[in-house]
Amino acid sequence: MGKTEYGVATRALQGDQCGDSGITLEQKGILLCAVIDGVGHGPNAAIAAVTAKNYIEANSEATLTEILHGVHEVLKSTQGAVACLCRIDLKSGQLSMAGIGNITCRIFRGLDSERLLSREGILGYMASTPREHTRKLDNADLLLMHSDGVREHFELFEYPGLLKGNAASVAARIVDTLGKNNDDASCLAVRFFR
Ligand SMILES: [Mn+2]
Repeated sequence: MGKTEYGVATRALQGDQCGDSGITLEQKGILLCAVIDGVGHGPNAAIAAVTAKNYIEANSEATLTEILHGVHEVLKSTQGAVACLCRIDLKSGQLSMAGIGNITCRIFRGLDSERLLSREGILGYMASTPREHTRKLDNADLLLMHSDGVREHFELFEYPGLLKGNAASVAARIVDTLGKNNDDASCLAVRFFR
């Protein structure tokens, strides 16, 4: 088993109630990760994000599609959220990903990057059928997931060192450097080592 590392950073727009939330749950050699963005920001967004987080943690062994369907049901009493899930087999590097709504998910390999697309919708309101993507991670690949409170379009040459260092510091730096000043912000980073 490699020494895969991971970390999450969140930053509330105002006060201490953040409508964004992240999950990193490692069990039996499997890492389940999620980034959740409650619609809007503030206390009601935080309620939606926490409701989704609790559901995901309690159903962590279901398929990603099943989890997203379940989150959609439990969020119907809230103002809704978008969420992206990834599951990584820490031994083989096998990755599966599925999301609903605008959470960005990218895999960086050296100077290349690939974006894995979520389907449209808002969980708890109107969600399309999730689609699962699968990839095989290579040694030192970096997986990034972030909410729309983080600037999506950036060129790595503009930010030397942005993706350097351990995964937790990368997540924190991205929220600091690319976080917008009109929304909650969150970033989850995983660096895979075999
Ligand atoms: Mn947002």
